[in-house]
Amino acid sequence: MFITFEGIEGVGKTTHLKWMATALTDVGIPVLVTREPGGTPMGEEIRDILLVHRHERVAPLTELLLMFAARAQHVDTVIRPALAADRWVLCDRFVDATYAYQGGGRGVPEGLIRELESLVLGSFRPDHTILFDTPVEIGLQRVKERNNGHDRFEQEKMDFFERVRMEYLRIARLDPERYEIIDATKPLVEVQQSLSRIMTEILEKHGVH
Ligand code: T5A
Repeated sequence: MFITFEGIEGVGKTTHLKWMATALTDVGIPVLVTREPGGTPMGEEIRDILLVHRHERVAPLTELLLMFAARAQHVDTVIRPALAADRWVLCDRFVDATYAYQGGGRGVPEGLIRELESLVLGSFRPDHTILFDTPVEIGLQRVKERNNGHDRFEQEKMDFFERVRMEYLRIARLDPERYEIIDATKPLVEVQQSLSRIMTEILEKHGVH
């Protein structure tokens, strides 16, 4: 199983991904936890390039190509081998983030993203994607409270994140088979109950008891 966790900043993706990884490990499923951009030594270097503040303007196409460069390395050297070894892969963000941030946020044409997606991924897609949704103010407030500095994306204005959120919701509603949308404004324990229900459904669907 290849399961991806998506949403705007501060919705709790990382927190819930770790929780699910532990829950799966507890029932004897081998799990690989990874993230994008990143997940490989080279990908993590590209991540640093993407997230660091800089004085020069970053062209949307540069950002897009770097996301896909890191992804090509990640899929080829980490994700596919792990799946081939029967591990479940839980990934903090994947290609939907590109549609949401570079497409919705930066205004890169969807057709261009689709072309790169097809070049880099072929028909490879996550089996399930969990979209954590909160109003932008709540996500950004949580990031602020966590207080470990702001990366280049977190410096963006509210309307950027509003567009990102709307794009995520739009994509998710187009494919209810792959996406589950969780209301992440709820307290942690309630979000985890929703996640637990989804995990049980996935396990049942794939014959794991
Ligand atoms: N990006 C990425 C693109 O533009 N295109 C792409 O293709 C890809 C792959 C880095 C950036 O890269 C961009 C998007 C991003 O801007 P990142 O570091 O993975 O990506 O993303 P962030 O969203 O910045 O990660 P965060 O760590 O900020 O957010 P999380 O993981 O959603 O949130 P988390 O789990 O760290 O939680 C934040 C805080 O909220 C609390 C947690 O305890 C924590 O303190 N919290 C809750 N509190 C109360 N109630 C709840 N329900 C809570 N859930 C979490």
